[in-house]
Amino acid sequence: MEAATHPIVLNALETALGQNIELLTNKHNHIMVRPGGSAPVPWHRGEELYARTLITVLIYIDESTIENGCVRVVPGAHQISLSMPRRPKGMAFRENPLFYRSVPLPMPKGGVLLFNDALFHGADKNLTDASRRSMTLAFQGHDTHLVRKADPEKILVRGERVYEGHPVPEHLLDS
Ligand SMILES: O=C(O)CCC(=O)C(=O)O
Repeated sequence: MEAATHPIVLNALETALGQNIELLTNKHNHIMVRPGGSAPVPWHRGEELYARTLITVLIYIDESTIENGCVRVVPGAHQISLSMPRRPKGMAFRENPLFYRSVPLPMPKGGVLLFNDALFHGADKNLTDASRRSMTLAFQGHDTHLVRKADPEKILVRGERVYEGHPVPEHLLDS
């Protein structure tokens, strides 16, 4: 939680999600270990274009380089519908047309990378002998919820749950 609520992370998230931010416990929420020599992470987009904005945050425990298979993203892909499934299958990482549209994102140890999860992304083969570790977290803005109630799978990490869309306002229930 210390990493997930660090001001560097929350301040950056605020620019994309607004002031009321929730951490998702049922999406990502893991440590990723890419052992030396491990295969690529195939191309995927975590969310559909029409889904509520979900921001993936990667916090790097080790340096991430071209050689050890850093993440690559396809710029603008969170806004454009590419005619392929969310998780294209049956094509090697570097043979997929997405590879030629992508940019590598090397990161220093301790660096924090945020991206819209509707972006197509993947990671190349780790060509080194050493493991690469990172922490993967997912965040959404609370204001996009349909109801005001707290969701046990989401932890409010900044702001408040302000949306007043519930059909019976709470102050009427109290009287
Ligand atoms: O960190 C990586 O190597 C891949 C991360 C990824 O694909 C994801 O978070 O969905």
